[in-house]
Amino acid sequence: ATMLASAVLGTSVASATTVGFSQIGSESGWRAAETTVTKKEAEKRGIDLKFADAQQKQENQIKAIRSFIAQGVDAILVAPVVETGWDSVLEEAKDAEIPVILLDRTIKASDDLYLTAVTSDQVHEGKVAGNWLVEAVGDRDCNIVELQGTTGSSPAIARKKGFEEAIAGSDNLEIIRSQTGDFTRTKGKEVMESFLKSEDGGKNICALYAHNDDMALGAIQAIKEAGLKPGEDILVVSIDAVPDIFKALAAGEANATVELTPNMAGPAFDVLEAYLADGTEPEKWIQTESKLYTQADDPMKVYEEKKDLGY
Ligand code: GYE
Repeated sequence: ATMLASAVLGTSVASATTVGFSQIGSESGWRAAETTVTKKEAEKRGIDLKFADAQQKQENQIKAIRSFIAQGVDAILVAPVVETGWDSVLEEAKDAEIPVILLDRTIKASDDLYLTAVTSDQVHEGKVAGNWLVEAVGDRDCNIVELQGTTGSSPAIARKKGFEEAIAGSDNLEIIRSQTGDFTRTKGKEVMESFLKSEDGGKNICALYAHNDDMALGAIQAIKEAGLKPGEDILVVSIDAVPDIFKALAAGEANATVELTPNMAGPAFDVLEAYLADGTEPEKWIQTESKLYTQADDPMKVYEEKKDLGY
């Protein structure tokens, strides 16, 4: 379409790359930032980005991908809400010779159905969180409650696995309750309220592990409303490193978070540009960093710095 436009204008400008982006939704602060950064990265590179918000529904993502294929985009980015059920639509993209890049979550499918996946190591993130807690509690007995991410999503599955591996060697740590909070603040608060109720008003709970900061932030609210001190009476460890968790760290209401960058699109566009230019095949997995932050890491300074990162 852009080639046509430049022909009409009589210019010799090369046609802009058109990329479709099927985003999950905006369940968390991290994801909202990822959307902002992706749009910025596209604009910076002169990429025409077609954005579709799936409102958490895989069927909407599949529809969006089909529509991108019908429009003849040059490439497709997809943040896959769950791990399974992608084969047919990815075959369709493959048949149309449109490269697909997975952003921030992985899928269970043959890896010739996508060009690459740009994600953090989600098992590792869970381990980092678990190792932190093992250290923090020492010899004490510790009953843990867990808020899981979206059921069937790669971060929920992998972050659970990594955390369980980290605490497996310590008999004094035990997960006593585990339920999904769908990666949202509202659900995190709601489920934490039910954990608190069923565990002696929270007195039987030593720590909360949340698969993302938003659920932890909702839970912190619930812990306060139950008359307990989050960060002291109940330790709080989570993942993402969104600005608000740094405020909570500074206030002593959260204890640790594992950072992942919302800029998954930057590396994705880098390899895509090379692939479209001369067929350079990227690695199948482009891994972003995971970094632990605690109350000792000058949280308010990090909070300020986060503002330039799409938050
Ligand atoms: O951690 C969470 C989001 O897929 C890595 O999804 C992403 C996760 C992120 O909703 O906040």
